[in-house]
Amino acid sequence: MQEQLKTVARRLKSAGKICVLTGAGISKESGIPTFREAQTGLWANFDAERLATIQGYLADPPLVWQWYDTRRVGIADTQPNAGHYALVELESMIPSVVIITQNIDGLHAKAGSRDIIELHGSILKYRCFDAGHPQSDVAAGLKEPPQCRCGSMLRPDVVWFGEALPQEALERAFQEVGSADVVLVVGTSGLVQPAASLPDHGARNGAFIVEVNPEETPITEIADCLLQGLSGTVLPRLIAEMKE
Ligand code: BV8
Repeated sequence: MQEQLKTVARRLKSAGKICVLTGAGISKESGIPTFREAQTGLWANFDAERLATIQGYLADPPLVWQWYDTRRVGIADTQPNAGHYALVELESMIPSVVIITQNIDGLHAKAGSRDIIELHGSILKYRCFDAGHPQSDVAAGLKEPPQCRCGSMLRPDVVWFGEALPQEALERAFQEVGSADVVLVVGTSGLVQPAASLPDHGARNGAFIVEVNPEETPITEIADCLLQGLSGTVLPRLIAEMKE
């Protein structure tokens, strides 16, 4: 690992632009279960990919509302971890660092990252189902979706399976990755599209691809280097190596 860290540190130090694609794994050491683990306890017998859909919501608004409310309450007092903070420090060392996250937990912003693209929205925000009116101050513990002032029921402002990602965010993500010198891929299983196609797009445009994950994923085969380990350990070691 030490030799790999030196190689990656050298690449990062000479980079003009770095994109960092993050997934649920970077927030795991903050105590937020990864997406597939999130189905524990009360939710163990529900399929996330069924709950996180328009159909799932319309079939049972109270159930899906409570699932998101439970997750939001669980996220509310979590803090960024050393991995998030290492990325903030990277921003002070490199001319351009763009964080492209699949996470909806808001921890990159909480850590102080400045240029963040949220591909899948934010669990901290709501909008109404029919007109998309934004709504932020929603009480916790409600048993069913409250109504918007326009009469439509509220929904979490996240991207559900089967829904298009926010056009501007997706276009910018591909554009940034397509012109990056290095793409760090941190804590994602590389299964959810179209986010999972970003590293390959970067590779096709000449970017050096570095994966940070304790396990191999479909991204590993197109990565130039897999730093196998926890992001809360690997990313700070990378920053330390860059200061050598
Ligand atoms: C869309 C918000 C089309 C909700 C989420 C091909 C092309 C296009 C679409 C598809 C396609 N094939 C299939 C699809 C459909 C679908 C899809 O990708 N399905 C998958 C399951 C096959 N995609 C969609 O539906 C997308 N929409 O394409 O629409 C369209 C176009 C036009 C018009 C209409 C429609 C929408 C996808 C977004 C879904 N919403 N989240 C919510 O959270 O409730 S995605 C959700 O899953 C999370 O946001 C998260 O991003 C994702 C899970 O992925 P990961 O983040 O990778 O997390 P995971 O748990 O899987 O992995 C964690 C990793 O961390 C692991 O590798 C682990 O080893 C590692 N790890 C653990 N600990 C650590 C660590 N790493 C580092 N350090 C550690 N300590």
